[in-house]
Amino acid sequence: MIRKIAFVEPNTKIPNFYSFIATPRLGVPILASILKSKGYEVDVYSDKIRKPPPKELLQYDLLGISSLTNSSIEGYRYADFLKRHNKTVIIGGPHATFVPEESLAHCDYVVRGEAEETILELLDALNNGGSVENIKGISYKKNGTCVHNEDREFTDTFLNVSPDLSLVKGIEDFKKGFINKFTYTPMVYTSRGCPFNCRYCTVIKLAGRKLRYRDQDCCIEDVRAALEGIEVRKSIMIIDDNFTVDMKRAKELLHKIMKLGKPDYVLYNMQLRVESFKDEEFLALLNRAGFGLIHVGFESVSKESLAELGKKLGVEDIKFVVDQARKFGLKVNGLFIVGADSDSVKTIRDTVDLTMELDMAVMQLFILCPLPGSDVFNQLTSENRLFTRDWRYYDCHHSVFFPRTMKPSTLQREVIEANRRFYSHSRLLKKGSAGNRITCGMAVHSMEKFLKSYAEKLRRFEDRFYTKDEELITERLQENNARLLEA
Ligand code: B12
Ligand code: SF4
Repeated sequence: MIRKIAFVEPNTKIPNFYSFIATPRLGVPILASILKSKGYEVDVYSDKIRKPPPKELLQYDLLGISSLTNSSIEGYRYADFLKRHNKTVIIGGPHATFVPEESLAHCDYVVRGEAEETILELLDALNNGGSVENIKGISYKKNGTCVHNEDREFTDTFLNVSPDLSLVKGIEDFKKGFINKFTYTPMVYTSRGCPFNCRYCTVIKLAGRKLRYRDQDCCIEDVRAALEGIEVRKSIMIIDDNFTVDMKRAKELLHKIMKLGKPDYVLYNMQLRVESFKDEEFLALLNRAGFGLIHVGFESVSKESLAELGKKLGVEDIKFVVDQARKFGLKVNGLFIVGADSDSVKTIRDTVDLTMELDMAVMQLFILCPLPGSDVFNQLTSENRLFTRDWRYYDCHHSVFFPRTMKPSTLQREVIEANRRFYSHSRLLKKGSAGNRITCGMAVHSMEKFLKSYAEKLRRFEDRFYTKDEELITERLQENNARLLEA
C-alpha cells in the first residue's frame, strides 16, 4: 500500500545564471498539496534547499522525480539508486514529458505533461490493483516495450490549489541561513498557458495555448505567504509565462497586490512581452504595486533571427520598452538569444552594444538551446546538427549544436566576451549601477571559468565541420554522431 510519498527536485552541478536563485519550481509542491489533501503523507525535497542523503529516501513507498532537461541526468542518478532498492519510481516534468522512453529506462512510470489528475489516478490504480492501461498521460513498460497512453487534456484542477511550500524539507531553516536569506526567492504564479508560439520554447506544449487563470484570492494569498518573514532586500517573482493576455485581470491583480502593502526592500519582478509596455496605466500600476525589474524577451536585434525564432519585433521595440520602463520607474532585464542561423558574430556584438547604449539594468544573453519538444530541437535533430546529447549542457549557456555562420566555440567565446563587456567591473562599480546588475554580474563571472573550458572542449572536434570563414559545411554533418563532445 502506498501512503508515504516523496518528490525530489534534482539540481544540476553545472552553474547557470540562476544558480544564485534558490527556489523550488512550483509543480511538485502543487502535486504534494493535492496528495496531502487526499490523506497521503508527502514530503518534497529540492536539492537547492536541502539535498537529501539518498538513504533518507528509502523510507518512502513511492518517489516522484521532477527534472528539467539540464537536471535530468542528476534525476536519473536518484532514480537508479532508488530502483536498486526496489522502490516504485515515477518521473515527471518538462524533460520526461518529451523524452519518455529515455526516462523510462530509469523508472516505473513517466507522467507526461500536467499531473494533477494523472497522479491521483495512477496512485489509485497502484493501491487498488487497477489497470493503468486507461490512465491518460502516462508511459510505462509492458513486456519490455514502452507503452505511451493517450495524452491528457489540460486540467483545471489546480485553479484554487496553492503550492504548500511548507512541505519542502528544510525550507524554514534554509530561509534563515545567513546567505540563503538573500538567495531564497519566493515565486508566485497566477495562470498557465501562452497564446504565442516561439520556436525555442515548450510552454505551449506543456501548458497549452489557452490561458487558464487561477482564482484571484488564491493568488493573493500566495503573495501574502511569500511576503511573510522577509527581512532582507529581496525580489518576489511572478512567474506567469504571460501575465497580460487578459489586461483587465492583470490590473485587478496589481490593485490587490498593492493593497497587501510590503516593505520597501521587497520588490516584485515579472516577465512581460513588449506589447504590454504600450499600456501606460498598467505600467504606472506596476510601479505603484512595487515592481522593480521587468524581464523582457527581446530575443534578438536582427530582424532575420527574430523571424527565425518566431517573433515579430525590431530594435525600435527594444528602445521603446526601455524608454517606457524608465518613464515609469521600472528597470529592464533584456533577454536575448544568439546562435540562430541568421546570427553572426556581428549580431552578438551589436546586441551588447545596444544594451549598453540603452543602459539596460540587466542583460541575459542566452545561447539558443534546442530543448526537447521544441521546434528548434526537431529542426536541428533532423539536420543532424546536435553534437552532444549530454543534457547537462542544455541550459541556454552552452553551445550544443553546429551554428551556420560561426563555430560553436566562436559562439561560446563571443557570448563570454559580450558578458564581460556588459558586466565589466567598471560598469558594476559605476555610481547608480542597479543592484540587480551587480547580482547578475556575480552570476556571470562565476560561470566564466566553466564556459571557457567548455569552449576549449569544442575546439577538439569542430574544425572539420567549417570552412576557414567559419561557414558550416553541411555535407560533413554525416560525420556527426551527436556524441562528439563526449568522445
Ligand atoms: C519559473 C521558471 C524558472 C525560474 C525558477 C526555476 C527553478 N526553480 O528551477 C528561473 C527563472 C530561475 C528559471 C530558470 C531556468 N529555466 Co525555467 N521556467 C520557469 C517557468 C516559467 C515556471 C516553472 C514552474 O514552476 N511551473 C509551474 C508548474 C505547475 O509546472 P511544472 O513545474 O512543469 O510541473 C507540472 C508538470 O510538469 C508535472 N510535473 C513536474 N514535475 C513532476 C514530477 C513528477 C513525479 C510528476 C508525476 C509530475 C511532475 O506536474 C506539475 C503540475 O502539473 C517554466 C515554464 C512553465 N510554464 O512551466 C520555465 C521552464 C521550466 N524553464 C525552462 C528552462 C530551460 C530554464 C533554464 C534552463 C534556462 C532559462 N533560460 O530559463 C533555467 C534553469 C534553472 C535551473 N533550475 O537550472 C524550461 C525547461 C524546459 C526543459 N525541458 O528543461 C521551461 C519549461 C520554459 C521553456 N522555455 O520551455 N526558470
Ligand atoms: S517564449 Fe514566452 S511568449 Fe514565447 S511561447 Fe514561450 S512562453 Fe509564450
